[in-house]
Amino acid sequence: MRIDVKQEVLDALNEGRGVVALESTIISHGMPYPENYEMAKKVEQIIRDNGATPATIAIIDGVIKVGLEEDELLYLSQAKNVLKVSKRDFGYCVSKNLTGATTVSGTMIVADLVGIYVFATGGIGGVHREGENTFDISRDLEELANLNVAVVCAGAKSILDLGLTLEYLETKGVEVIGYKTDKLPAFFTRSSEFNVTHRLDTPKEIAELLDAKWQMIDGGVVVANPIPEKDSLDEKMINKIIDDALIEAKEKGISGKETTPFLLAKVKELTKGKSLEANLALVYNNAKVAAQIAKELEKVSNNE
Ligand code: PSU
Ligand code: MN
Repeated sequence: MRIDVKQEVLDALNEGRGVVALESTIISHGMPYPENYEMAKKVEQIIRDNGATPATIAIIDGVIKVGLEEDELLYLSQAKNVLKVSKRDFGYCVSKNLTGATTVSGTMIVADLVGIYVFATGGIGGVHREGENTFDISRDLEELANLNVAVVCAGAKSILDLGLTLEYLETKGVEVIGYKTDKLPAFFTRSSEFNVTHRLDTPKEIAELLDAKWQMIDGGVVVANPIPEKDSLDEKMINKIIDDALIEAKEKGISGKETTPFLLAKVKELTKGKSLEANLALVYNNAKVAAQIAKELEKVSNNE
């Protein structure tokens, strides 16, 4: 297999130290340059500052990389021809020696291959609004169903149907753990009308849940970590903007894998960049919590 694990990540894995996976679609398709590059570097630093090892995952010239160098992060931040890689795209991307950014789904697959159990991102994909008609349900939910990876996110954006996404996750046996919250966070805002499956208030309890679950059952866990209060956006404002973005996507006939990047860029434009600031803040917050969980998991698995 064409997979290249960076030495620092390999050492951490071999020594049973906490590693946090990071996705690359958020870099190449989720945010504009240069903020995406700054984010990619800072998020790794936050994970280090909290005692874990970061592993940003992508495919570079047909090689699956676990842990990227700065020049590779820069390339992914600027290049226009980067594929968005979820499960169905690996064979093509690798066999054609192409460069691809992994989605939550793609990143979970690679994390699982190398034995990384904790993953930090912004938001997961889910069931899109009107998904009951379009069948637009993110592959992310299937990997969450199958693979032993905990994904720390700020919930999901209300470009999705949050209610249907939760129902789908329930069917697939994926618990949504609210970190210090009873309500599902809605990415830009700290809560929604929906309840999480269970609430836990410390990284230690989350690590204990993961350890207990994985001794019995395979499958992912969503850790929903609300955006910090000071960075959250006004609910009415952001919901109106998301509605406008959805109308425009429909008018332009945007569909399939283009939908999420289109909506993210449109929301950024309509909020005059405020959504990007919020997005950055919540990613940093998720990186911190993910590193703390990875550290605790290290202790639990080593029976300390
Ligand atoms: N949601 C965000 N930001 C993102 C994504 C989702 O708020 O960058 C990205 C993630 O990589 C996620 C992917 O896995 O979009 C989902 O795409 P789709 O809806 O096409 O499955
Ligand atoms: Mn989709």
